[in-house]
Amino acid sequence: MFAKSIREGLERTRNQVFGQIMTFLGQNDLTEASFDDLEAMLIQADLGAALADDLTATLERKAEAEGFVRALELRKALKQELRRRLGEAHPLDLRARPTVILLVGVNGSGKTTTAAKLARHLLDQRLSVMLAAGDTFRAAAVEQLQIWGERLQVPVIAGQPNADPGAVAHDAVTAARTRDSQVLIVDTAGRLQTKFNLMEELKKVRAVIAKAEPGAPHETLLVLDATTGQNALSQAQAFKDAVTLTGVVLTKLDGSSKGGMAFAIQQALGVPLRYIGTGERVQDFAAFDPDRFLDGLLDD
Ligand SMILES: Nc1nc2c(ncn2[C@@H]2O[C@H](COP(=O)(O)OP(=O)(O)OP(=O)(O)O)[C@@H](O)[C@H]2O)c(=O)[nH]1
Ligand SMILES: [Mg+2]
Repeated sequence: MFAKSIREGLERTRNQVFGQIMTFLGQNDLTEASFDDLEAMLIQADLGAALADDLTATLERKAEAEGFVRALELRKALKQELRRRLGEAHPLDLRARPTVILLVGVNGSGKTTTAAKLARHLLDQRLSVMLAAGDTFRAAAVEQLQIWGERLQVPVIAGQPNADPGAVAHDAVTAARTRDSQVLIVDTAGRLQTKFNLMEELKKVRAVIAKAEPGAPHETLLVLDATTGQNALSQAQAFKDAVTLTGVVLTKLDGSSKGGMAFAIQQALGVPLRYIGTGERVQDFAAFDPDRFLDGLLDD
């Protein structure tokens, strides 16, 4: 089965708020109120108050300097400004062998599914991949990853039920080195960023990996549900403080997300968006491409 295009995957998200913004900036003339309304809509689109304010102020200055009279002129400037703020694509650096990728995030954000999707994405690039079942809390979590491993024909390193996740991560790094795997993807248990002990445990997993393989984890990706809204920022900050994130995977962009999180997260954390998830199937996944993303989010 073919993967959906990014634009297809983002259809529902596009129809939430960004579609309304595009309609709003249609064939009419600009008024003073247009900017306030735009700012309110950008906040609704999950850009966050600070970014919405900054973006609107930038557009107001531009409109004044260039003498915009039509909403369509503002629409074009908005698109340019959104594109500028998305930054450039930041592909993962996969040169280290093994490259260890640690996936972290709150419960249900899509970590295990992302581990499988990422594995497949890397297999498609002809890289050898291994998975580590670092979520040892629930037997079902290990099974979920093992099922993916079988489907993708990728080895899965797992421990006994309730094993120490650090020990599993350690074994997995050793196995990846022994079998000369190019990439090891470590799934972890979901945890609320406010639970001190669980965040400490995550730090420990990271430390064990760092000790087992110099330079690892090479990537620590926060898997973030795009429908979370502004709470996502405090989640992201807490994970960043605990384990030094190198990127974000934004999942469930096919659902009722507003899409603005893609802008807010990069602005607030200075951490690049690496991949997007647009469905439950393993192929509903893509490296983040700012042009295609924006094209999927905005109507022409
Ligand atoms: N629609 C949609 N669903 C997704 C996406 N990614 C994951 N899911 C679904 O979200 C649910 C949770 O996904 P998991 O991968 O199990 O999430 P997790 O972060 O591993 O969850 P825990 O291990 O419980 O913390 C599953 O039903 C997935 O199919 C996505 O991009 N789009
Ligand atoms: Mg999981």
